[in-house]
Amino acid sequence: MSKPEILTVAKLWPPYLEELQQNFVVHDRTHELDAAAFAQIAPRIKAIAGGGESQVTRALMEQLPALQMISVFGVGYDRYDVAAARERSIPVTNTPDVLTDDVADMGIALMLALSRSIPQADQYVRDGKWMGGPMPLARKVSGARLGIVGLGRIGSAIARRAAGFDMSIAYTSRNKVVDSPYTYYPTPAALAAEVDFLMVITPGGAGTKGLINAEVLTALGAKGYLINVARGSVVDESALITALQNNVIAGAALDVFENEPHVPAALCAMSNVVLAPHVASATWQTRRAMADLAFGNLQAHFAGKPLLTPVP
Ligand code: NAP
Ligand code: 8YV
Repeated sequence: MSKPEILTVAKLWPPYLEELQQNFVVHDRTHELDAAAFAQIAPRIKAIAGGGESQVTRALMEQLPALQMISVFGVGYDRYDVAAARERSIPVTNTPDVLTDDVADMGIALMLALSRSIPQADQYVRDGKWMGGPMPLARKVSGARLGIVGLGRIGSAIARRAAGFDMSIAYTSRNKVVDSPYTYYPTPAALAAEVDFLMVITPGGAGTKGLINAEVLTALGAKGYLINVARGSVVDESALITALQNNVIAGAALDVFENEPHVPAALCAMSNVVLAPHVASATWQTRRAMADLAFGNLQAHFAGKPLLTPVP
């Protein structure tokens, strides 16, 4: 039997791409790289494989009449037009749970790096400044107040870790979590006003666009820190830059940005900002588990078996 033809819509992790190439005829980003070749192969594409940040629009799907399923290498799928897929009964799968630990670890790591000035401390030693005296004092994390925007799988894992730092924990989400031991606030602004660290870990997309805006940052206040491991779109980036420039908040740690991989020069210039290139799930162990799950979903589909992790 001939191998199904699939289209990748991201520069995928090489071991995952190799596995796909062994089992499918892979057209690697042909829609972006070669319009003429894409026109030839489009009618034969049966599946799309992409990453969490990839974009799959209705217009792309309309060019793929034989499309049967979409497998996302990531838990977030906010740039996939799931409604358009659903209209054609095309299932979309993602990779929940397997990356939860890593993303929660990174959220805590960024919070510590920001508050304890770890990047600056490293630079201080390398630059030989230690000889001239001690670094400025930092901000204590243990026992501080943490606010989590989005108490889902990853938000809950962040809360469990923060409990180990004796932090008091509060959260906001659209729905109050039944039986949660943490204090609930109905809006991000109400939450921000009561915490020292505001950790953002919701999905991206239209429902959360600009959720963290100037009002929320003002509520967080001049001693408050923002950490974003969700999606760049959730934070109004220009409001954040203005807030940082005017000491409306104390600092920010960001793994995600509005226009990745482009990061505003204003953010790069500020010393009270810690930056990371969307690496919260980027460990060997987790990438392997994500690849197994993303591949497992494709395999299940083409074997006529139930999908492992279809999106709801
Ligand atoms: P999840 O279990 O679905 O949790 C999402 C949480 O966000 C839920 O508590 C949900 O609660 C809340 N939420 C949704 N819309 C909201 C809104 N408008 N206002 C406030 N809260 C809202 O998802 P997860 O597995 O924890 O993943 C969360 C997100 O993390 C992903 O979608 C992805 O964008 C991001 N992520 C980033 C990285 C990275 O590399 N930086 C890696 C993995 C994941 P309600 O429905 O009750 O509002
Ligand atoms: C990955 C992510 O960096 O899971 C997500 O939603 O954003 C990250 O885990 C991404 O999916 C890899 O493409």
